[in-house]
Amino acid sequence: MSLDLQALRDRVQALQQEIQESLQQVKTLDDLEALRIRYLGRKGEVTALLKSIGRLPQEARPAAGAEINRLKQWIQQEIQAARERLEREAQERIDLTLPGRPVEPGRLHPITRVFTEIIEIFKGLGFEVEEGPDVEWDYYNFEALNIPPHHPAREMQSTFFITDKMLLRTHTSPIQIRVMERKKPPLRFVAPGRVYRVDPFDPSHAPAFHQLEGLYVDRRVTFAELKGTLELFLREFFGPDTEIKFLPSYFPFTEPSAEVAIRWKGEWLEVLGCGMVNPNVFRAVGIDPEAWKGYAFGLGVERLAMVRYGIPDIRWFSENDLRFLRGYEP
Ligand code: 2U9
Repeated sequence: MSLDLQALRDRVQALQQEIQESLQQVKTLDDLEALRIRYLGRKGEVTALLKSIGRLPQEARPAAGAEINRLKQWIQQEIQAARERLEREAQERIDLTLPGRPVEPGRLHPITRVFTEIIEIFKGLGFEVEEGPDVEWDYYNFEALNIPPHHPAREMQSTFFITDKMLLRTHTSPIQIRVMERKKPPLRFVAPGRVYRVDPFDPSHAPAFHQLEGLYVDRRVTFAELKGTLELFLREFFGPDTEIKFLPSYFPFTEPSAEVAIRWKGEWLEVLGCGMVNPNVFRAVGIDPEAWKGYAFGLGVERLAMVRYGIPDIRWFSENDLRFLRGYEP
């Protein structure tokens, strides 16, 4: 069967069209290889076309050869381009079968841990837990606690005032005032919370820290019970053999007052303050100081944690350095 050049050119044109469309359907490298074999393989369509040149008249053969070679080169280029595109896409595709990146579990802040531990000890001794606002009235923070307007403890520079009469509480004691206004004695609770003072931020001071105070009000409450309770707490927190001593002190809201020190690595360290509730405080909340007695105590949570763990700088608690935060697991 003889062929003319025009028919061959038509066939080349048709093949090019067909391949163009097939290339659009190609989704994988395997599809692409199948396409390559179909056209360029040993028994492929282009190969067959090349073989058909022999059936053309002699003078038409060079032009036909050139035509088919152009087609062949074009197919090879297209296949190479498609291969590169598929390989790039394969790299970019997310492999859903890969394991996920591990997410580190969260943990409680060391202050939260120590706070909880302290509160649990006092709960075990029959204390309830009461809270109050961080923004307080001057009355609850000072006045009702037997700290009159010109008392040195009121120094403007030591307190964050919001208005003349409102401030960030400088201790958690206003909680006890609020509870005594609301509830009748007997009362036994601890008051945990954050407190604020205009202090330099240095290794032993911070403008915000955490306190826990305790109050026990009943018909007959003695200093001996206060001593016994605090000794029990300190031996629970610092260890059963902890040596403890009480030193006379002064607070406007307690009388008599004491500071409590423990012997820690050979040194005496003050770790909390305490005393018998000053009768003026009971009068401020309408409790008869002849009929009721009370003891109170206060401690700094950072201070206790620093002593127990040997943490040298109070600023570490608020820097959020993971090396620190990870360092105090149970
Ligand atoms: C009421 C009556 C009495 C609370 C007390 C202390 C002694 C004390 C300090 C310890 C270190 C505060 O964190 S610190 O700076 N606190 O020494 N606090 S007695 O007495 C009260 C409180 C409320 C109604």
